[in-house]
Amino acid sequence: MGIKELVAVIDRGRKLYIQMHRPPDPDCIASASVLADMLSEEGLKPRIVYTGLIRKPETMELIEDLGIKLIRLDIETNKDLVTPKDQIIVVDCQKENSNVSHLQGEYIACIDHHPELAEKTYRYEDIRPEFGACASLIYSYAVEYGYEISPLQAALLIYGIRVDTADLARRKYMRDIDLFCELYKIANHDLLSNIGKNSIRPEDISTTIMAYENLTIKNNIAYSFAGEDKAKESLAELADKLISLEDVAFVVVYSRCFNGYNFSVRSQLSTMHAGKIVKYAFAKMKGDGGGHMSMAGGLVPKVAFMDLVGGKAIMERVINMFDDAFENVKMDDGVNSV
Ligand SMILES: [Mn+2]
Repeated sequence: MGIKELVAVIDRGRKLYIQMHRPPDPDCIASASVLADMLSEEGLKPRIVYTGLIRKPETMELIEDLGIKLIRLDIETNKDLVTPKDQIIVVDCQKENSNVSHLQGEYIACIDHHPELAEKTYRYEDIRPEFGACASLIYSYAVEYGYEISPLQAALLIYGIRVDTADLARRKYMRDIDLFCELYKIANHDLLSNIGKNSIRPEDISTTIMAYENLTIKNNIAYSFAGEDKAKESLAELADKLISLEDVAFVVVYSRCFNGYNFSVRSQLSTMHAGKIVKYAFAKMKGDGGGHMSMAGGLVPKVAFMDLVGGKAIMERVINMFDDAFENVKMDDGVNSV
């Protein structure tokens, strides 16, 4: 596995795109951008594409500051950009993910750190869930390839790792921690200390207040309704905050959107695999969701709550949904869980 092996499956006569998930997060952007730079060394001209709206001001600022060129496909002028003749590499996601827009081109390669979703269909595939961030995996490519990471690229990769691993807060991120230390020696520290200064949106404050007001804790599990139409990133950040509450080992945060309820879920226990629990609970409600052992999310359609009036009744149904899943989802011993 490495740049040379990846390049070997690329047809130089056809256009090449690197696709990110929707909306792209810092880990995805860092991974795609550094991968594109390395492929350029090989004389290739990959273009980075995505769909969805990047809402976080700090992410937008970083893209601008570093001059990263990204092409948004779900706007009128670009909607037919990728054609069936073109080649696509997906990073930080897999083409079967619900947050990956299906493009016309041929999916030739995948580099990801999420659990493998489907049978191998790429010409080149490197899926390693043992990495907390795709940025760490991409950095290991640079090391193997002998590619010199610039101070700005290092800062960008560090940012990706920090966001995806909640600041390396868990033991299982040992591999990421080692690579992080290497990157830290190279990184532009002015850029690093600037990232995050612009990270709180006014919307986040009202979301946080609402979430704490609507917090219910039952059997070490925190449930919270964060209000209407919250960005997925805000829900995820909130779930990360609530999991640090004393005596809380599992967190369920949700927000109402136009077609249902978005959920963000966190677990600290290998005996409560967030991804498996969400998958089971949401399938029963005709929704869709899943994820890792410690982080998961998904959507439950409106109809699942249509017969109820008021936030209390909805919260009760959410709690019942999860109680049922806790009882019925079979867990392995957790040793090999991701
Ligand atoms: Mn990632």
